[in-house]
Amino acid sequence: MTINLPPHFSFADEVLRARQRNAPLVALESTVITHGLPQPENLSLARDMEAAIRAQGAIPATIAILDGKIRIGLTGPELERLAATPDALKISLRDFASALTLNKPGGTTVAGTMFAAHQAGIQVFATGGIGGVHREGHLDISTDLQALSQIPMIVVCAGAKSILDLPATLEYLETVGVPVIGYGTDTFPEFFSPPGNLPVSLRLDSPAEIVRFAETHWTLGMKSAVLVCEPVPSGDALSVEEAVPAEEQASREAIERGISGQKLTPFLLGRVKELTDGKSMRANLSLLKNNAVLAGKIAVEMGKTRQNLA
Ligand code: PSU
Ligand code: MN
Repeated sequence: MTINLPPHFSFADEVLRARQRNAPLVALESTVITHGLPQPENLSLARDMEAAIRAQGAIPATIAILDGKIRIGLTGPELERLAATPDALKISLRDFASALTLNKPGGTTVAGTMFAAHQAGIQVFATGGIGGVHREGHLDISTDLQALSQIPMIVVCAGAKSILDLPATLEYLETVGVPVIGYGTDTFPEFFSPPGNLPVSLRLDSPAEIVRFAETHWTLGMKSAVLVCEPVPSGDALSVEEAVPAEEQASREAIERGISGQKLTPFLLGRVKELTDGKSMRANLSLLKNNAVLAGKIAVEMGKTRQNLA
């Protein structure tokens, strides 16, 4: 089977072969590698997520801009190189052409990864937390929400960080028609904290139900993503007492120091990590791996369902 990609994209060999034989694939973002985590945790996490997906019987495709191409899948040495690039750009929807024009490497955000993965025919994607509506005074709404409303994929995450305005983020997702599925939970997971009391649109408890839901959603003609939100493993969660003061302090400091735009999310994450003595990062690593496992299961399940339909 010939798989065509638009100009500027290129497949890793393994991912191309997987596409050709219709094997289950899971896309992974790379902003978490270039901007979200420090070295060396960024590289070990990227490898652990890939391994978690393989263990479920699916093939990982980490997406990034490297060597002048939008890469769908990275080899081991390429992943190492990306993780060691200090000046990689953060690539959301409007930044692809900038990175290609300037010939700079970049880590793709949730929005950027969804865009590229969809172009490459990948339907399942694992990440940590999505961007959302920020709490600070001025308007700052992540492009992730826009991408979720327009790109039909299953996105597995741990909800969103409570450094964001979560009620506003959920209202926005409702407005633009994105189903928010709680995986084994009736309330919205809050990233490194346990789920709070904000409702999801539906609770589902198995990968098979998630695949059935997504196939139904898209068969109806819906174009939006299906956002699957899985709570952080409870042993690794940050208590509300630990998380909230750190998040509030980080938000105050961001305002005082005039930090905004693309730099805001990495700043808030970095400060919360310092203020919680690294505990937030351990929770972050745990939930990322956990999401990779679930995405692998969903991709494998989707492959079975497709074969039964064919
Ligand atoms: N959450 C994390 N680590 C991250 C991000 C979110 O724990 O690195 C990244 C994701 O790539 C997400 C992006 O898509 O931050 C959102 O950035 P912004 O708010 O600038 O859209
Ligand atoms: Mn923003």
